[in-house]
Amino acid sequence: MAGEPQDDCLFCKIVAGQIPATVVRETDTTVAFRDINPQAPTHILVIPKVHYRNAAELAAEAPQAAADVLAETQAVADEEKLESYRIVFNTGSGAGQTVWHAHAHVLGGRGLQWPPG
Ligand code: IU
Repeated sequence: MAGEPQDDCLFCKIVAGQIPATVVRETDTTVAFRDINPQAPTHILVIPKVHYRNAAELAAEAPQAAADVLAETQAVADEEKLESYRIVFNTGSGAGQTVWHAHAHVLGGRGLQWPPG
């Protein structure tokens, strides 16, 4: 059920501490950790502790958790001293989503092209 930990969800396992991750920040409702396949010098994922399959479902079903994720992207950018950065929510396989637990990518530390690929 949405909002409940999913046995087959890698990010739920990271939240539960069952899979290691390089955690940089944690709040009551969110965890931020370094992406294992970084696409920029800073590449950190911010996830809600609750399980929703994408950002749209999170915003609709748990708006406070969605707001918390967004606030944490800012906190991460501040901690990493990023002047310019990009926040990305890949939503759907056609947009490159591969992990079905809502997450924000915080990317920075290099010039970023627009439009993205
Ligand atoms: P996506 O937006 O669903 O494509 O992002 C998933 C990200 O999760 C992707 O950048 C992966 O490198 C990252 N990731 C990770 O950090 N740790 C893992 O164990 C796995 C994926 I699997």
